Order: sequence, then structure tokens, then C-alpha cells
Amino acid sequence: KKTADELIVALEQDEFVPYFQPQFDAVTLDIVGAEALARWNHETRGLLTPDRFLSVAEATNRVADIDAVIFEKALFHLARWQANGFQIPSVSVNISAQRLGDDRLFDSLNRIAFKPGSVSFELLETIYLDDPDVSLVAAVRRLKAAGIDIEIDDFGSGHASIVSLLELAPKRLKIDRKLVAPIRDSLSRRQMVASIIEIGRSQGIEIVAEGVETMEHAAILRDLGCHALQGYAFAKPMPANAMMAFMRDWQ
Ligand code: G
Ligand code: G
Ligand code: NA
Ligand code: MN
Repeated sequence: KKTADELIVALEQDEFVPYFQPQFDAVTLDIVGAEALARWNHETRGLLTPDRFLSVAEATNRVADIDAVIFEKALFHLARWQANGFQIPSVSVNISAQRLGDDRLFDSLNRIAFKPGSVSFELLETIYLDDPDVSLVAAVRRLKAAGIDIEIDDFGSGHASIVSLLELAPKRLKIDRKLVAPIRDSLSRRQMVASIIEIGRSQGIEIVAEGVETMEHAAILRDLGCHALQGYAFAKPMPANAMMAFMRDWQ
């Protein structure tokens, strides 16, 4: 109750900001994108991560509002980085089922200018039903028509069938960090990740590994043919200004 009321005030007072975690080409280690992750800059409790507010936001129908703020701010920062000469091609933002079903989403896509291919929406694997969901397929088609790329997030953690996922023809598939963590020590886990990468490659889908915590993991994933890497081995999520400094230092 308390957090629910505070959330409304926080949205009015504009306390939500994106942090950014860079993503790297697995072979060249060039920065190929960044994921925007919501943070609540709480006036007394400090910086809060989504585990502290997402479930309340979902329950009180506020998560679409948070998604909208993060999307707009992520685009603002991308434009600023590019204006400062950084060649980062795109940002990814997380999108809730709530926002996906919200018509204001398409209003804002019409209102806000962005280059096609410069924004991806990460859809949690768990937002799929077992049956290919007609309204989801329709929403995804509209997003693509509006120039948004689709990414399947946390792949391997949910229960959606590979067939229903492939029906969405996503541009990227992100392998869940729980599958990535054991690849160094477990042959069978490594083979499983290899199979996912194989499926992605055969379907023309880029594979991004999340939760890449060591350079050994990075090397294994590169050798398995994974396209892009994201994780603490390279960088933790950081504020927009720190992200710009990071890109400068990385070059
Ligand atoms: O780093 P981290 O604690 O930021 O993120 C935890 C989870 O919160 C992520 O896995 C992601 O699914 C979710 N999340 C982060 N930012 C957003 C956001 O802007 N919108 C939504 N809907 N989920 C987010
Ligand atoms: O949207 P998604 O669930 O993929 O968000 C990624 C989550 O994973 C965020 O909470 C982010 O802070 C976290 N994260 C990013 N890199 C790493 C990593 O290397 N290890 C771990 N354990 N978590 C990570
Ligand atoms: Na995500
Ligand atoms: Mn994820």
C-alpha cells in the first residue's frame, strides 16, 4: 500500500531513470548496444532496483507508465551519445505485457522520432502462453511495422515453446543467465547453449548471452558462435553519463 502510493508520486516527480548495461560483439568486442534497466531514484531510500518496485507496479497497473518513461529517456540518451560521436547503434528496453496491450504505446511510437533499428523491445519469455497468442502476434507485427526490433528475453527460463517464440520472428534471442553461468563447468549445459545458438543461427536470429560474468565464459560463448555478450565481466548497469565515459574509454 505504502509503496503503491509512493509509486504514483514518484511517477509525478519523475524519479525513474534508466541505467545502461553495454552489450559487446563476441568476436570484436565492439559495443553493439545497451540495455536500459529501470531504477527508482527514491528521495529517502536511495536508488532502488526493479525487485523493489516491479511487482507493486504490476499489481497497481503502473508498470506501463514506468516502461514509457524508460523508453523515452533511453531514446534521449541514445541520441545524445550519437551526437557526441559514439557509434552505438541501438538501445534495448524492457516491455511489460501491460504496456504491450496499452494503446498509448502506439501513440508514443508515432509521436517520438527514432531511427528504425535503433530501439529493441525485450519481451520476457514468460509473457507467452503455450498457445501462440493472437493478440501478442498482432502487437509484435505492429511494433515491427513501427520500426521496433523484437528481442526474446530470458530465453530458457520460461515455458514458452520454441515454435511459438519463432512465430514472432524476433531479431534477437537473449539466453538467460541461469543457462550461461554453468557453461564453463558443465559439458551438458555448454552443449545445451550450443544448441540454442545453433537454432538461432539457422533461423537468422542473433543470439545475445546475458550474465556473462568472466572472460572465460565470454571466450566459450564466442567459440560457440554467440553474437553478443552482456554481463559483469564487461560492465554493470550504470547511469547514462557513466555509459558515455565507458564508451570513450573502451574505444
Ligand atoms: O538489473 P536488474 O535488477 O535491473 O533488472 C531486473 C529485472 O527487472 C530485469 O530482468 C527486467 O526484466 C526488469 N526490468 C528492468 N527494467 C525494466 C523496465 O524498464 N521495465 C520492465 N517492465 N521491466 C524492467
Ligand atoms: O532484463 P533482464 O532480466 O535480462 O535484466 C538483466 C538482469 O541481470 C539485471 O538485473 C542486471 O542487473 C542483471 N545482470 C546483468 N549482468 C549480470 C551478470 O553478469 N551477472 C548477474 N548475476 N546478473 C547480471
Ligand atoms: Na531484459
Ligand atoms: Mn534478461
